[in-house]
Amino acid sequence: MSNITACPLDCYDACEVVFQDGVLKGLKSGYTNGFLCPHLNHYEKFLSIQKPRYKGNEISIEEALLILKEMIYSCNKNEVLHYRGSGNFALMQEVTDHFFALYGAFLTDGTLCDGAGEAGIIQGRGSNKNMPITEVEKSDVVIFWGRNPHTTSSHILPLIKDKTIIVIDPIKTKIAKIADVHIQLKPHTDIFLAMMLSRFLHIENGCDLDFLKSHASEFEDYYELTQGIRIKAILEHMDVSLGQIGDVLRLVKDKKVAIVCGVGIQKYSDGADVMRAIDAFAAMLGLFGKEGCGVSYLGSSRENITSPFNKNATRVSKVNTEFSDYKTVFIQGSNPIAQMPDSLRVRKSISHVQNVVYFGLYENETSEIADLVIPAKSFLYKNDVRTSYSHNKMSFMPKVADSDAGISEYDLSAYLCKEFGVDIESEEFYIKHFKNFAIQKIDGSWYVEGRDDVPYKECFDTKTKEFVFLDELDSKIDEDDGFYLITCKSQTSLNSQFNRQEHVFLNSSLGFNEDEIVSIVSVNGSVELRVKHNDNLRNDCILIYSGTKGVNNLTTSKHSLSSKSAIFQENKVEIKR
Ligand SMILES: Nc1nc2c(c(=O)[nH]1)N[C@H]1C(S)=C(S)[C@@H](COP(=O)(O)OP(=O)(O)OC[C@H]3O[C@@H](n4cnc5c(=O)[nH]c(N)nc54)[C@H](O)[C@@H]3O)O[C@H]1N2
Ligand SMILES: Nc1nc2c(c(=O)[nH]1)N[C@H]1C(S)=C(S)[C@@H](COP(=O)(O)OP(=O)(O)OC[C@H]3O[C@@H](n4cnc5c(=O)[nH]c(N)nc54)[C@H](O)[C@@H]3O)O[C@H]1N2
Ligand code: SF4
Ligand SMILES: [Mo]
Repeated sequence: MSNITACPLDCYDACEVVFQDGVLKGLKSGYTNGFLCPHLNHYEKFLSIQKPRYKGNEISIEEALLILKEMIYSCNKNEVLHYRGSGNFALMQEVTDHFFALYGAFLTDGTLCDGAGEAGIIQGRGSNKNMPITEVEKSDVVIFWGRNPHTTSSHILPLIKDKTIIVIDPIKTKIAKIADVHIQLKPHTDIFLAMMLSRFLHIENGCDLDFLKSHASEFEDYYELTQGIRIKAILEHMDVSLGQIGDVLRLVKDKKVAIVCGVGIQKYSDGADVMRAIDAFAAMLGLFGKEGCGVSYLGSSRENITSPFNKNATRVSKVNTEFSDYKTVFIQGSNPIAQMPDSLRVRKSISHVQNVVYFGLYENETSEIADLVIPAKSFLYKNDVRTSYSHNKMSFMPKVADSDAGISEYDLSAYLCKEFGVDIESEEFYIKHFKNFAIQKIDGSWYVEGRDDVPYKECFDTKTKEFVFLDELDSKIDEDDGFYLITCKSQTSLNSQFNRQEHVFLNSSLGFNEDEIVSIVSVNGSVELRVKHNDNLRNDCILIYSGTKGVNNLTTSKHSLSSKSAIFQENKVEIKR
């Protein structure tokens, strides 16, 4: 048995892991650099579900599979929904889609994650080809724009030593504290900041005219659009000074700049436009198609890989799914009651479902209400392959140990395919299919073939081959009607897996006491939480981490304007004693 595998979690870094004597360690070579994060360092301490359960009683895997079969058999095909999340990001997770799609059940589309930003990128560039994070090593300046690397992508840190760092984030994060410039702007004002940066860059003759003339020739029209912004009023609204804009421009001009964006900027209805305005600033600087330059967001981990699974199915959005339309709902790798927006709606809608099946590793709000709980095998005990949404490697994930508990996604799908007469290939066939998309490079590692280290070298992928700028500014200034809710990622949990946070964080100047219980209220609902002080926050923001129980009582299940993406920070909130 090989003892090298990869972390399966939904994370930029996709670390390579050595499993030795029951201990997980980071592979010394390459991007993983010999270290893992707290989730994997303590992975075995988080107790996973060992036995299947039906209506609260422990049963065997064989019994669980029979009940699952009966649950699917007992209703019409269009009364079955397969809802899959991203608890495990490896490629074999999709094998269940293959069964449910061919059987005739419903699948989901849309995203709880990065979809709004991705839509903006595609509108501007014609595709979402990411600057791989490894390329940042060659940059002079790194701008972290709505990204918190110490928490969500720590393997970038060794690559940015000695570089000029700019941070644009309403929270004074760890990286903000060591940055050369930190713009602690008001949330949801990034579109104005990005447009103003483009405008002043143009005024100061800092644009890359050679690049713009051949790859983004409508730039004068875009400059005109940026001139529509009322400077004084908008600076005041953003809580940014002209001096800070000057500081950023001075640091980036004529330098190799990487703009490293996270999901923080796009958890709003106009998230696509925000991302597109940041991309436009990158275009004005001529950052595309050059080494060490570009925009690094969340690319598609599936880029240049064709799925071997048949996934043609009717789909419903995973943001506002009406669960009550179905009799059997099969939930895999996800905790929708906690992680979908508008939890009160979700809980009510799921309560009308006759058969709720939870197929996962850990107990949570969703396993608690499920009629049938089927434990999955963790990544150590099954064969898989993974890619990243942030670098171009493909990591093989052979089974590195044995366990009697749980069942793999492949084995569960193979059982259902056999029972319902659906064709399925062997597990080896699929693993080999994925591996065929990789080529080995001189460093000995495998990379997804055809993914560029420097995308858009020749041209963009739009119809005109040029960058397409925003031609209208639809975003409005937010009204002054409550606190901004920041709901970002926590160091101790991976969304709702592992050690989940339990507090609401407030700036001490707001006058609430530590440990006091307050009620946080939005138009969608409320949640009671204990207060912890955090003076890295602005005093117009409150922070409740993703994974905190009840946080999504506050959020809306509306879609972003240009994609089926969740918008977790759209609602303002009140604090009540
Ligand atoms: N430890 C840990 N790592 C994770 C995860 C986890 O739960 N825990 N989750 C994984 C997943 S699913 C994802 S999608 C990635 C996401 O990783 P990141 O993209 O880093 O996501 P967030 O932590 O949501 O947000 C990043 C930053 O955006 C800031 N922000 C919030 N609102 C705004 C705004 O309006 N403007 C600006 N400029 N900044 C804003 C927040 O303060 C935060 O510092 O992380 C992955 N990695
Ligand atoms: N308020 C707020 N809400 C958010 C976010 C936010 O920032 N703020 N972030 C959103 C984002 S970016 C995302 S990506 C989503 C994530 O939301 P979800 O996809 O629901 O992710 P998790 O909460 O990590 O739950 C994953 C589940 O997968 C199961 N699991 C783990 N490994 C395996 C496996 O190998 N097989 C199977 N079958 N199951 C497994 C675990 O039991 C776990 O319960 O949450 C979204 N919700
Ligand atoms: S940093 Fe990300 S990929 Fe690496 S071990 Fe932690 S969760 Fe896994
Ligand atoms: Mo995500």
